[in-house]
Amino acid sequence: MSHKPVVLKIGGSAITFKEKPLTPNLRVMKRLAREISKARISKLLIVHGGGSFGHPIAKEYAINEGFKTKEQNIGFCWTHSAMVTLNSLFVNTLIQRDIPAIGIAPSSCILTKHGRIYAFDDKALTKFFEKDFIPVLYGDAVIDVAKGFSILSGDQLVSNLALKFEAERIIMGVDVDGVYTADPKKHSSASLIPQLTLKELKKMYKNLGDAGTVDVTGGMLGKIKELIPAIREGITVSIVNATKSNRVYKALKNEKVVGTYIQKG
Ligand code: IP8
Repeated sequence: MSHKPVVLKIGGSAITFKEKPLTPNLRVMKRLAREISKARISKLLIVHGGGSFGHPIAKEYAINEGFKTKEQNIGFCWTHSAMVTLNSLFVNTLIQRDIPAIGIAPSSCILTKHGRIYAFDDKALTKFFEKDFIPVLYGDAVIDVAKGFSILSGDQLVSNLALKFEAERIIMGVDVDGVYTADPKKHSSASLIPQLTLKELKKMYKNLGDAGTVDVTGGMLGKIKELIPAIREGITVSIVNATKSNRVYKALKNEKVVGTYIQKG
């Protein structure tokens, strides 16, 4: 069995009710804590997204557009504060299952430049990890050395952590079954793609062509784009539905599971 770490991302849409501001999905959180505990992965890093905690406030104050007016500062604080609340809810749920989870705030150790990770003081994080704690990071509002501040997505963080800690695998727990041929929420004919290589993935981006930023597979390709640097280094990615029982558990155990499996080639 490999002793290389696993990076698990839990999408904000799985652990919050996306349409209801600041509303956690405690039932899903508790089930995921059970699954993570049962899987007994010794070297694990967890990242979660913002869902209805971070996103609405970040949008209201245009945090991702960078500093324009002083009034945004309070919005930056509210965004971070909402993420701290979500993080502690999730971390507490994990600790209740005897998982040594430690919340780590990206805004305290990461700077971005034009939205990309630029400086990462990972000394405390690395020590926690070496001592068998399970760090739980999240998408956050962070200081950006070029535009004042920015939103760092959990997905960018996942790729960075997987490379930094030489992970074996990334597991993306989302609110759909995996990558589809088209947006499954809009097209009933959309079918799930069980396996993809980096080459096939790149072809999908190319075919999107003039569709530009409109992501026909329902936002999923944008997410995966962040993971390409990790995939290129041989780290595999499993995209599974975290809102369905045992999908994350099976992925953690490296068992066959409904989802999309992406590897270099
Ligand atoms: O949900 C963004 O993280 P994501 C977090 O992983 C905030 O994109 C603060 C909006």
